[in-house]
Amino acid sequence: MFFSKLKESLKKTKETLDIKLSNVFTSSKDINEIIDEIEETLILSDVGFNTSTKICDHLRQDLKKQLDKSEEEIKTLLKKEMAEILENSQIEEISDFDYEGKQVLLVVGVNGVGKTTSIGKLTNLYQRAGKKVLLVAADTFRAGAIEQLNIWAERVQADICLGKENQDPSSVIYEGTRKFLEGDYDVLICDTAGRLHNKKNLMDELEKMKKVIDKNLPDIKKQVFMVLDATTGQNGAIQAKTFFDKIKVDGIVLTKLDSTAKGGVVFSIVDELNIPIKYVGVGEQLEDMEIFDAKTFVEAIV
Ligand SMILES: Nc1nc2c(ncn2[C@@H]2O[C@H](COP(=O)(O)OP(=O)(O)O)[C@@H](O)[C@H]2O)c(=O)[nH]1
Ligand SMILES: [Mg+2]
Repeated sequence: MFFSKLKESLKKTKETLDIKLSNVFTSSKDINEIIDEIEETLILSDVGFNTSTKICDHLRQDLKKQLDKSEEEIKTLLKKEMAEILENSQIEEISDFDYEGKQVLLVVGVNGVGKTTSIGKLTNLYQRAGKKVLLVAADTFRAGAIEQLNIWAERVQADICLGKENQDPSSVIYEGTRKFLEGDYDVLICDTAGRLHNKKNLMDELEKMKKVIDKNLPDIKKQVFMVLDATTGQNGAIQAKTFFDKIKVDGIVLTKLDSTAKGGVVFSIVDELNIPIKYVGVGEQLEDMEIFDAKTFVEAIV
C-alpha cells in the first residue's frame, strides 16, 4: 500500500521522463550522443543542471567499463547513479517516530506550500507511532489559518494552542511550550505563517520564535522543517537555498508530488541543498504522507 501510493502519485513525473527517455533511444546514435540527450532530459525534468551533469558524468564512467551498452543496461546504470545521489542524504540516525524523548518541530516555508496540511498528516504519523502531539497555531497572520489547523486538530484529536489573529506568533509559541511542559506530550508541532526569505521582519520573527523554543525547551530535540511545493520545481529549490542562509533547516517536507511532473526536483534538493528530504506529500488527505526513501523513490520514477 505504502509503495503504491507513492508510485501512483509520481505517475506524471514518470510518464514525462519515460517519454523523453524513450525518444533518446529511438534512432541510432553513438553512446556519447545518447548520454548527452539523457543529460538534457534530466535537466528538462527539473533534476537541475549541476545534478544532471553529475549523474551523467558518473554514467559515462560506468559505461566505459561496460561492454553491454543496450538501452536496458544504460537505464539500469542510470537508475543506480540516480539512487546514489539520493542515498547520500540518508544518514538517518534514529527515526523521529522511534525517538524516545520529547521533540519539537517548527514548520516553515512560503505561503500555500502545504505547511498546515503537512502538520495534520505528520500528527497522524506520530500518533500512529504512539506519540502524544500538541499543536501550536502560530500563523496568526489570518484568522482562517488558525481555524484551518484547528480543524486538523479536531480531525486527529490532538490538543492545540490557538493563537489569536494578529497576536505576536512568538507569544503563542511561548504558551505552547508552557503547555507542552505541563502536559505529558511527546511532540510539539508549531505552524507558522508563510514567509519569503527576503522579508527581513518576517525572518526576524522566525528567529524570535526559535529563540523562545530554545529558551523554554533547552534540553529537548528540536528540528526546523521546511515545506517545499514540488510543483514549483527548480524555482522552489532555488528559493529554498536563499532561505537557508537565514535559518538552519534540518529537513525538507516535499509536498504535492501527486500534482506535478516536476518530481525530478527531489534530486537537486538532495544534491545541491544538502538537506535531507524527510517526508513527501502525495495528496490532500490525512494518510497522504510518506517517509522519504531513496530506493523506493527511484524505483517509482525511472
Ligand atoms: N495535491 C496535493 N495538495 C496538497 C498537498 N499538501 C497540501 N496540499 C494543498 O495545498 C493547499 C495549501 O495547503 P496549506 O496547508 O494551507 O499550505 P500553507 O499555506 O503552507 O499552510 C491546500 O489546498 C492543500 O490541500 C499534497 O501533498 N498534495
Ligand atoms: Mg498554513
